[in-house]
Amino acid sequence: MKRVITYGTYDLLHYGHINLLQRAKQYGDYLIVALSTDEFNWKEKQKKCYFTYEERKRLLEAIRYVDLVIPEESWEQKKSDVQEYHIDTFVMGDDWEGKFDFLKEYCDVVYLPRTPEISTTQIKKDLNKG
Ligand code: C2G
Repeated sequence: MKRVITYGTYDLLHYGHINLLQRAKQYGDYLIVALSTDEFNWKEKQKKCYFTYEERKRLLEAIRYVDLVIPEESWEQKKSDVQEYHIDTFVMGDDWEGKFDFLKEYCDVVYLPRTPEISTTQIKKDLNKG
């Protein structure tokens, strides 16, 4: 069984996220999403999520490509996650290009093109315009 992992906030779930998850799943049979907790998002990314971790987890678990959702609580957990979950391929959008190449020692590392024209930040801006 080929196992894939990806990380993210996945707030205000949109088709850019779905495109990423769909393509990530094509690298294996089992896709794990390490979902940023509310604390991690605020402390490390200064992101205040609209949906709580539990709500975002529930949404991700409803997606056919996703097999397991685990918490992302620190920047440092990736290496141990890859080892603990016997990951074959680590996948991220290419806004992170090169940032996780240190994982190449443990698994394949793939950066996929982001879906253009859509982001949680843009959704919030558009909604604020009213
Ligand atoms: N994404 C994408 N296209 C978009 C928006 C997002 O492909 N238009 C991808 C991102 O590249 C990422 C995933 O969807 O791979 C989740 O995006 P975010 O929730 O914004 O993730 P981020 O806050 O970048 O967190 O340790 C890594 C971090 O947790 C990544």
